[in-house]
Amino acid sequence: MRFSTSIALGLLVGLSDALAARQDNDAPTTLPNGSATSLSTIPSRNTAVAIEQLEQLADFAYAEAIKLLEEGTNRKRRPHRPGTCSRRNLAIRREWGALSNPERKAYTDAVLCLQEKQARTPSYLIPGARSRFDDWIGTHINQTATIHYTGTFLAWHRYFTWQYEQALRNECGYKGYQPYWDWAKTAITGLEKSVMLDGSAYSMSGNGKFIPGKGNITISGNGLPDVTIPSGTGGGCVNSGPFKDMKVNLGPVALGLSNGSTISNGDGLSYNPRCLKRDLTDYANKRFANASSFIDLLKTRDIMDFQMTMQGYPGSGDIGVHGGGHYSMGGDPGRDLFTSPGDPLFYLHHGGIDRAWWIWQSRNKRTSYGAKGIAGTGTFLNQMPSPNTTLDTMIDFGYAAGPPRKMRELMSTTGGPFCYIYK
Ligand SMILES: [Cu+2]
Repeated sequence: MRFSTSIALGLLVGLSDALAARQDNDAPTTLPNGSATSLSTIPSRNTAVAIEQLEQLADFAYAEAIKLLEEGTNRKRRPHRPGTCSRRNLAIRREWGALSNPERKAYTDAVLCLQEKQARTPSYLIPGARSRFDDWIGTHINQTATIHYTGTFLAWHRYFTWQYEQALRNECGYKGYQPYWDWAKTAITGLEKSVMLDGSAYSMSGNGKFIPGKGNITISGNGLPDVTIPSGTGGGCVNSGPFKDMKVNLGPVALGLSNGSTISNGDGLSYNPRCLKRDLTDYANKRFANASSFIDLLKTRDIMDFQMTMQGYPGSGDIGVHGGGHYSMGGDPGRDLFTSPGDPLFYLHHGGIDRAWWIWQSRNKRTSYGAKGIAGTGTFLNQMPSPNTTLDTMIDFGYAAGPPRKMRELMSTTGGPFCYIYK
């Protein structure tokens, strides 16, 4: 999620570096299917064209991944070895709408199961953690300032989402894989009408109860132009679907309110049970995470531009597809950068974020899996200066999940510990 007021006020100092990193990427780009069309000459404001381009790029990434796996197997002339990725053990993550009703229910059942299991984090570290689900939230809260607008952002959230998927499978008997949110789809259908958020028994639950008279949501900091988005069509407790009785135990740390301020409950690590609130906001989805913004993101040429476009260049008025997705959920903890994994929809959103990176990597494969595929330091916009993130930088989730891994192990979804792609 894009930072909200308090973190922005505290951290948005050295913006010039980040803004200077923006590059003009209007050079023609040949579509990966070999067609002569170039992305930049097709008006990507045309939704139908943008959707078609997205499909082409996703198909290309899929075909590339399969090709690489087959080449790898042939070159080594040996059958599949356990623990290495091949077509036989390759997992396919799918969009929520592509799952059957029983598959959707199996997923939400597993999430509810995780919320029933005992936390592993000792209470002296995260006193408010009551469940395995909370282990992930607490880890995200503790590391927020070192995993957003950093060199680790993409890989950290890739590994985080994968570990969560593994917990659903290994600890709660889930047989499927992590589904993802395709923002381009909900930008067309509207959030409440999407199968993901329609509130049915086979959804990720729906909107919060309607609270009238809410003002706009202002995302601001350090005298930069504010980003103002209208509040959504809910605002209260989620009262339908699988998560209608769910309790959010941790946070808030920096929950954005409609008057531009934020509220916190100290460091957010103490026990603070409350209902899950959502304020579904089509505006945020349609404005920042539509098919055209997705295509514009995939057109970026280097990793710095990609990750800054994804999270929004501070001061640009844009919060990127990452912020767009988070602010589409709204509510509590949806509008709290720190506690955002407290809404189970977080993991579908970050499935979408990871898929975007995966597609982008497939188009830039000579550079995107190595050192040139990393940009940034270990701190939020490097405002507290820190060393550059490298392939040897460690990612560590503490008690939530392990082992700690080096960045180099997390760069490919079909290398290191991973063996999955997206359909
Ligand atoms: Cu995050």
